[in-house]
Amino acid sequence: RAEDGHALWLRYAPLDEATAIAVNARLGPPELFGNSSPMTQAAQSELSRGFDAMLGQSGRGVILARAGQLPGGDSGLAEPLAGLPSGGYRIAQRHDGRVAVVANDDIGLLYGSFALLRHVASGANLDAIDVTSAPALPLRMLDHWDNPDGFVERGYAGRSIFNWWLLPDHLDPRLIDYARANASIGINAVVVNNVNASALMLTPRYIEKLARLADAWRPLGIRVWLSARFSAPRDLGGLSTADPLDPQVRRWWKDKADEIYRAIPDFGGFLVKANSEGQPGPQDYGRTHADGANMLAQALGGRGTVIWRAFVYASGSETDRVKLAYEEFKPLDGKFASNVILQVKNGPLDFQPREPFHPLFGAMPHTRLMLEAQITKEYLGFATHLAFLAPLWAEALGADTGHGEAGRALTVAQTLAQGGMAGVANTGSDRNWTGGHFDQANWYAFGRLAWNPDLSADEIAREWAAQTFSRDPAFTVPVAETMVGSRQAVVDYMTPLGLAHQMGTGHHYGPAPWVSDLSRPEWNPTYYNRADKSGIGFDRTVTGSDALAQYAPSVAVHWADAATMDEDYLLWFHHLQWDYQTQSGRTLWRELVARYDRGVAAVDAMAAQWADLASYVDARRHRDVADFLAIQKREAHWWRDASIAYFGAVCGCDLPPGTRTPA
Ligand code: GCW
Repeated sequence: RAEDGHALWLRYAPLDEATAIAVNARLGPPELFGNSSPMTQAAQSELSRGFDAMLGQSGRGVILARAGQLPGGDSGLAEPLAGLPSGGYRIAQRHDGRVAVVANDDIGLLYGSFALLRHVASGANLDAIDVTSAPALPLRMLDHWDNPDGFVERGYAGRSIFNWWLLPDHLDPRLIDYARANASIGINAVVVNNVNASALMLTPRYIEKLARLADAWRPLGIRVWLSARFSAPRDLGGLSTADPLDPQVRRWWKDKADEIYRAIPDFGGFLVKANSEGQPGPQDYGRTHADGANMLAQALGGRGTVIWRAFVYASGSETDRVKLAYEEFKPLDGKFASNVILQVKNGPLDFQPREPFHPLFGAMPHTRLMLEAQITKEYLGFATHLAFLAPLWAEALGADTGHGEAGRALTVAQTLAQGGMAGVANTGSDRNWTGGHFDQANWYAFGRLAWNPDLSADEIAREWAAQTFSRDPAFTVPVAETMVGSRQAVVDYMTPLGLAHQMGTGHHYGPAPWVSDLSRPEWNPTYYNRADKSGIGFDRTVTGSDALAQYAPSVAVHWADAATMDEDYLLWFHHLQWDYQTQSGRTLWRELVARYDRGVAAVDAMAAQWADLASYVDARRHRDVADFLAIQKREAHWWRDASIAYFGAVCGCDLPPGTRTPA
């Protein structure tokens, strides 16, 4: 039912009459040239589902053709497909005016079918359609932080969608809907378990369960992966060590890989969090991350890939935590096997509302890289606050790393060409999958950007809103505008001007800029704000931690000078006096207050706008969103009030005249 949000963006709401007639004119009896396969069947069944629902009648469909199997008169349709990567497709009209989806491979037919449905579901007709598209990045992956017991780490949408208890005998049909949703946006890989991994997932019982999932998802182009616990040879194998250079350990992993591939011939590989936040790893045995990754890579051989996470900050955090991953991994560039990918979070800290891009992007030219984004909003108000993340990811993907050749740009997205993007999933057992209805947009946007990092946040927001709620531009245009601005609103009311990690410690919800008593210094908000009587901010220039030096000189230069830089990163890189004059002419203190106020005002406006749009949305979903916005509104005020009360007390500064006093 549309009203509980379960259908996601695959609602296929009926078209208005004029569009339905125009679309119908371009369809005919569904047809497939060549043999059918489980994948083409999945494509055809989705096309009938979508068109039947949108047109209100059944039987009209689309021609699907593999490039080599087009009939003579239409063979030209395949020309733009030459040289496209797997999954690429073209949607165009045949000589008789009917629409065809053409691709080099079956996965391309599947993606093309979903793209065609998206096109129509977003409100466009088929009269002049001619779209050729292919994925920019080979791996487009969801990482679930789901534990085998059903608890989801940083999950805000109920329990895990994976019921390991009932698998392999029973497969919840929701897992097919989940795979359809993923396939519709091009996601082709899923890590089913938490990177804080339980070794249980590698036992024969669980491999059998995983095989059932793999079989169910294969027709939708999704491969399964596992997070592997590095100490598994000890935990499960009865060995006394997990040293990656120990022959018995190597044998154990090789045998384990063989066992998995017997059950799942297209198993993707292992994702590993090692020597980070208490997880076991090669450094427990005096070995490097490369030793650990390469050992697993050898066990998989040509069959699969190891994705090794760069999220480490084990030692030396007293100086500056954000420098540690670079210091650890940069020297290992070129030392990883060809089937290893290094997975780097978008920023050097930890999924903050805003961070500069991670300095490892562009700095490891001989290593395959994957960008890790967090779809679940651990530091952005969980599932409750409306924060559309496409602008955050687009900002990272589009950043010039400064490592291009001959002065040319090399964007973060370009450094991912041999790897891809992983998103920490925000799904759970809630009827609407993601807790908040607008959180569905983040799942959607993640997939769309992993397919094409050049898409604009606005474009993604509009197509999502049209498919999910209403195609009326009187709805989609203002809603998209609000969505695009929503992330900046969160930045403003939580951590303006480049502040970071000011959230309540442990749970990461709500303000706590005053907390300073945790045993690991780099977990304290005061470690990041460095606010005292004289000023605020983290000096990461040459006079401070010099984290700035980890960026290419052409990039670092933009952040080196507080007076000319983009002030969105001001206090990330600089410690400044409270009376420092910002670019607006206000003192730093007043600018800070103005930013908090701006964030609060933006949320107030979002809530008011949503109230005005009630007539476009079914009552149930409208109310759900309105309730969440009311919470966000209250909590934006809480963030502002608590933050300026604390910082004001530290600096001994008065509130600017006319400012509402914290409650
Ligand atoms: O963002 C932090 C989270 C941890 C998480 C860790 C990581 C899975 O607070 O819950 O652990 O990052 O990415 O490994």
